[in-house]
Amino acid sequence: MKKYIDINDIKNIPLIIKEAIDLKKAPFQYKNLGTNKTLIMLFFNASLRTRLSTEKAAKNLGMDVICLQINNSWNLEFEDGTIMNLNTSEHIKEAAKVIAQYADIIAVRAFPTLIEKEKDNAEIIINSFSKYSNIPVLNLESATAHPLQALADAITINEFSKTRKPKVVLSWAPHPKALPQSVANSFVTMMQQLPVDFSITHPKDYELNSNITKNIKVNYNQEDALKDADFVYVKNWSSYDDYGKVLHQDTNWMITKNKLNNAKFMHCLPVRRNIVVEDAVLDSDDSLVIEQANNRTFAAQVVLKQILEKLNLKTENLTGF
Ligand code: AN0
Ligand code: CP
Repeated sequence: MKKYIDINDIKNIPLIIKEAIDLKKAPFQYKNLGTNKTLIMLFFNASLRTRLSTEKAAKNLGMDVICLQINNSWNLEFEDGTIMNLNTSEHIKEAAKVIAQYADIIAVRAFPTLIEKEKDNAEIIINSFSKYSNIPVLNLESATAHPLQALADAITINEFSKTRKPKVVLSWAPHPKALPQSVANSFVTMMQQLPVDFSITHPKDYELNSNITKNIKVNYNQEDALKDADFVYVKNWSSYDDYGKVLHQDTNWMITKNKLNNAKFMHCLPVRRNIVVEDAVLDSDDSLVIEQANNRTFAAQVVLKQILEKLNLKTENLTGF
């Protein structure tokens, strides 16, 4: 694998899930693969799981890790040809090239603005790091995607599935803050490529980007949509059409034990208790959230392993005098 910016960077999804589960059984089996290789992680936004699980994954492979919370630093400029007489102090062209001298892989978390839709959709931050650093880039949640989360979710569904074609429902839930569509987008993209019976439920006006949802069934009646589900994946996102807006906080959409019935509950975390989902669900055996977070390590590890293998191959093929 050359980079992991989007789910489409995975060649074979069933195979990568299997490889991740193998790594989970013996996490240190490739502890020399990353010797003398450095992962630099840049966080423009806060993180608990991504920050820790990705570092753990890299260390399981023997890598060195440097982490920078870049939002406390000066603002970077991403536009080409700007006269930089305002708030930005350094251009991505220099910054990415400099960081690439210290790193073998760059990982970036940069949430959307949720104001400028076109800019967010263009994925300017992560794509600029990729373009100007010229080394592999790992997406730690960008403006429109969270592919490491989706891979961890796919691993979790694979592990807990009792049928060959489980019914998986993505349900919107309320939240007081405007949140990105990234987690939902990547989950939808991942589910479209797995042998699952997949549908989405959300209130009207919370349609996701139709280029991502394509012909997936959307049911505006949550109760009806959740019937006979094996997995209910819950996530809030702000409106895509009325971009970045919290249109309403309909408390009826909160997930309860009653609505869940016998399904397993999934959420990427962090989750707001008794807003998104009631305590009785999170505190029950039907909640998979802790296992999902555990699988973040093995999702990151399998991706880093495949990137390192590609990098090592490149080094071996270098010819000289
Ligand atoms: C973020 C989001 O919804 O994208 C990160 C989730 C992994 N959520 C919050 O900031 C609460
Ligand atoms: N699920 C997830 O990405 O969590 P963090 O925001 O804590 O990294």
